[in-house]
Amino acid sequence: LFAPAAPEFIAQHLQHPSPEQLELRDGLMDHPAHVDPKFLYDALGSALFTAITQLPEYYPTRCEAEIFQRHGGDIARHIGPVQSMIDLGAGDCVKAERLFPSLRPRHYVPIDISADYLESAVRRLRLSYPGLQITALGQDFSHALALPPSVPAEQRLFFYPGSSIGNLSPEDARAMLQRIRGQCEGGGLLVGVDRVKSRQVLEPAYDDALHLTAAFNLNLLRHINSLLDADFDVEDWRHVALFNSARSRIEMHLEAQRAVRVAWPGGQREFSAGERIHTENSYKFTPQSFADLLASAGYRDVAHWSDSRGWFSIFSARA
Ligand code: AVJ
Repeated sequence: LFAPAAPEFIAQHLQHPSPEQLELRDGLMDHPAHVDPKFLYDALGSALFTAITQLPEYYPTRCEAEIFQRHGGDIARHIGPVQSMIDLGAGDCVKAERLFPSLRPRHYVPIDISADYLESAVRRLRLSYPGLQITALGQDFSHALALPPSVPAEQRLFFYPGSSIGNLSPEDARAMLQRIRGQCEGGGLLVGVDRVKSRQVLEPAYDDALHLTAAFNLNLLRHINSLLDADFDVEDWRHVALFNSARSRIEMHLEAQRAVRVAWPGGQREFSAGERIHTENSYKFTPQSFADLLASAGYRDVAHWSDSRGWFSIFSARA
């Protein structure tokens, strides 16, 4: 299992890097270096994120659950009838499952880049909901969104909870929202967004006392090692999370604690002490800034609900 890659494998990898490997290599060679946050989610990364959602400091998941609990009826009425529920970044599928009783989809389409993690969640769902048609897609929907023809075109609901849309820059978020709209004419979108609030609340949510978020961020290096056959040493790096208020976003970085050289077949990069790899942005919105974004992407009938502290928002809109 731990045998080194055969020479012919390395040669092939050098000649035919996958799009994923090219993307990683380009980001690592950039100044400053960056890696797309989707690479945080290998099986261990997905499990660590699920653990993060249970931390006292990580409020978004609980706020979002509170909104669905208190306003679920209103939200379901605003959405109207749902044929298929397309769950973007479904993970353990638990959030969608809680909405099955009120939304009553006939067809559930969870999509997640972490295919193994999704598969075990779907195995459990199939047992609990024998009447529900489930089409699980282990794919990266960040660049393109293709649904199989088995998913009926009418009354689609795109479900994008947890403020995952905050990982995208405003321009990329608009493009993604437009792509979704192109796939659900006459359907709808249900999306969770995190709100701008004080640094004293935001930063601990991304830099918790148990260091689970640090582990989640550092695990990215292990994932890169396996995808790229690179030789990052986790010990050389430390987790950094800060609120960039000018850009209204939490930033996560990995900072080299000493000068390091990282190598992979066909390339290498030197990092000086203190140099960072930017690993995630998590944009925070005001109700107005997100409503404007939806409008600019062509959505209408925009409705919005908040938790009691006004820390998180759920938006429902028609495509
Ligand atoms: C899954 C993208 C919503 O940005 O809050 C949690 C990911 N990163 N802790 C977020 C995350 C660090 C999370 N999203």
